[in-house]
Amino acid sequence: MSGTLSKSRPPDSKIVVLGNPGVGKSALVVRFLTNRFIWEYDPTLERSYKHHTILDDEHTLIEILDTAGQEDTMQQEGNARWADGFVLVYAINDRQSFEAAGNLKHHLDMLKKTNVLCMLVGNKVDLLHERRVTTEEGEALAVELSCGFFETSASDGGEDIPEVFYELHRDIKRRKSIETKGRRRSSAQQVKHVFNRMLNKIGNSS
Ligand SMILES: Nc1nc2c(ncn2[C@@H]2O[C@H](COP(=O)(O)OP(=O)(O)O)[C@@H](O)[C@H]2O)c(=O)[nH]1
Ligand SMILES: [Mg+2]
Repeated sequence: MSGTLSKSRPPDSKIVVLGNPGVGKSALVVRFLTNRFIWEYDPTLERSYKHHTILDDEHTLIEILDTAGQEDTMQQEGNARWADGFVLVYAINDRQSFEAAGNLKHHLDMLKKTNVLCMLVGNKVDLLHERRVTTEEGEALAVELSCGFFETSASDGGEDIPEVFYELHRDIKRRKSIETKGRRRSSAQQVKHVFNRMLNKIGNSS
């Protein structure tokens, strides 16, 4: 097992939860952290949580920011820059929230100048009789956005909810490790370059 237990160390992954008001972002986060469902959660509150767990045999610290949708543009951009990955939530009984989730992803890609890591989550599947977005539509949008996809219910069990966060965390870890390798390679190339120049100089002066 690697890593440390301390919550004061930098998190291994930073996740921002986004989506229209009322889709169940706070309910999802609280369900993930406590396995409880809270019917009413202050909708104006933006809160961050640190979640420590052992995942794939490693001490893992995930920081989660539950947004409230009241942030101004500066704050939104700051949150997006801070994040390593995003959980984009809509409610399956709210068509508008589904469209908003798609738009959000495009906006984030533009802002971060990359294809951001994300999970698309259709919440409130317990409200089947009110469904306005089919599972197939959710899956198709996730493919288009290159996101993972889950349908969840924060109120009924929520068994899949940990996987939303853990899968995203694994994606983030994979991407970070590729980026680190890239950086290491480029610094090794720099050393080689400097070394070659020194050798050339020595060669020229003799
Ligand atoms: N039926 C049902 N209601 C939910 C679910 N998740 C959240 N809610 C309700 O939807 C409302 C908004 O939830 P909240 O977590 O505050 O949404 P947020 O504004 O996106 O953070 C609350 O009344 C919740 O009780 C769910 O999975 N199923
Ligand atoms: Mg909320």
